[in-house]
Order: sequence, then structure tokens, then C-alpha cells
Amino acid sequence: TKDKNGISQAILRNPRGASARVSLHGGQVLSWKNERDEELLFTSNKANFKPPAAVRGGIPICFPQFGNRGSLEQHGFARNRTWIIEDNPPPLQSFADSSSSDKAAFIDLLLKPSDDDLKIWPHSFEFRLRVLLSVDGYLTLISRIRNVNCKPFSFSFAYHTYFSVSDISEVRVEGLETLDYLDNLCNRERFTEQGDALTFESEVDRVYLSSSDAVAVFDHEKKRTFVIKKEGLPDIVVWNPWEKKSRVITDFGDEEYKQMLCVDAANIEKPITLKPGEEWTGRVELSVTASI
Ligand code: TA6
Repeated sequence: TKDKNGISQAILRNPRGASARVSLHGGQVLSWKNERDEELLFTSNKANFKPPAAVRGGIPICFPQFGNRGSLEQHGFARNRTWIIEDNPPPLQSFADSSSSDKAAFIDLLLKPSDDDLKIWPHSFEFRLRVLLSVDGYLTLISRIRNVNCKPFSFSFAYHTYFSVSDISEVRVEGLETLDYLDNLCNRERFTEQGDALTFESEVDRVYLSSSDAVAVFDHEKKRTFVIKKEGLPDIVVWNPWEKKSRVITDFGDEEYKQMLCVDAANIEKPITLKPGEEWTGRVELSVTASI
């Protein structure tokens, strides 16, 4: 299907009526809905759907770097490029489990650098993204990045995931207790999380390091819990711009910080280095349960 700007999108549906929508622009998941057709990801009412910028919301893919690095676009260029559908990608060895493709609806996308991309980031790669929607409505993203160059390269990575919440002041995140984090609001100084669950009453912009393989986001008012499971992604970004920052983000409403929280499975602290021919895999599985 195509959106109003003629951007191709793939719609994934499962037998119980859950769905997901993936744009070929950026390889960005723009929607993930449960079987009651409730939207689980946040998208700003002021989002700009016209390329090349990424849509404010859903799950932008941050590659080849998270954040700013020299002349590279913020969060890298992968989310600002057009991807293609790959009908027969090389088989996925390592994830033959419940979310493997034989039971799920899935799409395989591919990104390779253009000549212009190679001018700003001179490393040939093949980036294969598989987006799966399982029979249980779980949304899984599997990224495989292969170095097809003749010399090593390093990169950092994040699935910049905008969860839809009812009221940020009623949200808590569990699974990050006692972890160290880099605080983007204090020039990335390192702190240790003291509290038990993480709650929100002001801007938060942190990279939690070496987090466990599962993190839970409790939305008290909506009585639902997002669970994030990940492999190959040791770090977790937690971001809410709060009121002041929201006003300076053009494609973001002044009050919208109340309805979103970014909790990103990521690899940031220790960039990944690939030798020629090597492939890295990063996988995240999102599920949502009605919290007790
Ligand atoms: O930590 C998340 C973050 O780096 C924030 O500092 C903020 O910049 C956010 O990403 C959004 O970035 P974007 O380039 O998508 O506007």
C-alpha cells in the first residue's frame, strides 16, 4: 500500500486481528495495533510524513550511530533513506524460535549505502531488517548488519521506540534498577540508578548500560504493561522531552510529552566493530499485556 505521499508501506496482520505497518521510508514501523485495534505506538499529531526526515514516532532505526557524530545526520542516515523489500534474504540462522517466520506475518527490508552515503560514511554494508508480527501480536524487529567492505567499521545502534502511554506521570519502568546510566542532560556523565522503578516528573534523557534482557513499562491508567526483550542490545535509552523541550521540537505537540515514552533497545556505550564479512544481529521483541 502507499501513503498520501506515495511512500510504500507494508501491512502485517495476524489471525486475531492485530496489525503492524512498516514504511519503506527509513524501514520505520509506524504502527503496531493489538487485536482490539488499539494503537500501541505514539506518533505525533504534528509528524511530517514527507521524506527525507523520519516520522516523529513509531520506531525509527538509528544507524550507523545514535546521537550526533561529526557531520553525520543525528541518529545516522538509515532512518532517512528508502529501503527495498527483499523477497529471499539469506536465511536467519539464530532466531528459530516462537517468533520465527513460519508462524508470524513478516516483511524483509534491505538497505545498502548509496554513493552519497559512502561519501559521508565510507563503509559498505548490507542492513537487513525483518519485522515480524506473531500470532500473539508480539512485534519483533531483527536487524542484521553485514560488513561487505574490505576494512573493519564500527557503529552504534538503537530501535528508537515511541510507546503510547495514557499519562506519563502514571508510568513506571522496571528492570533498570541499580544500573549505571549516561545522563544526556548532564553532558553524558555516568550515574547509578538509585531508586526502584523509574518514574517521570521532568525531562529524562538517559542511556542505561548493560541492562537485563527484559524491561517493563507499566502504564497504570491504561492498565497495560509493555515488555521489551532484546538480544545483542545491551543498553536501554529512556527519553521523555517534557514540557520545555517539547516546545522546541517542531514536529511534536507542546502537550504530547504526556502521551509518549521512548524506551529504546540499543547498543551505544561500546560501539560494535565488524571485520570484513562479519555480520551483527540485534533483536527486540515487544509485547503488551493487560497489567493485573
Ligand atoms: O535520547 C534520545 C534522543 O537522543 C534525545 O536527545 C532526542 O534528541 C531524541 O533522541 C530525538 O531525536 P530526533 O533526532 O529523533 O529528534
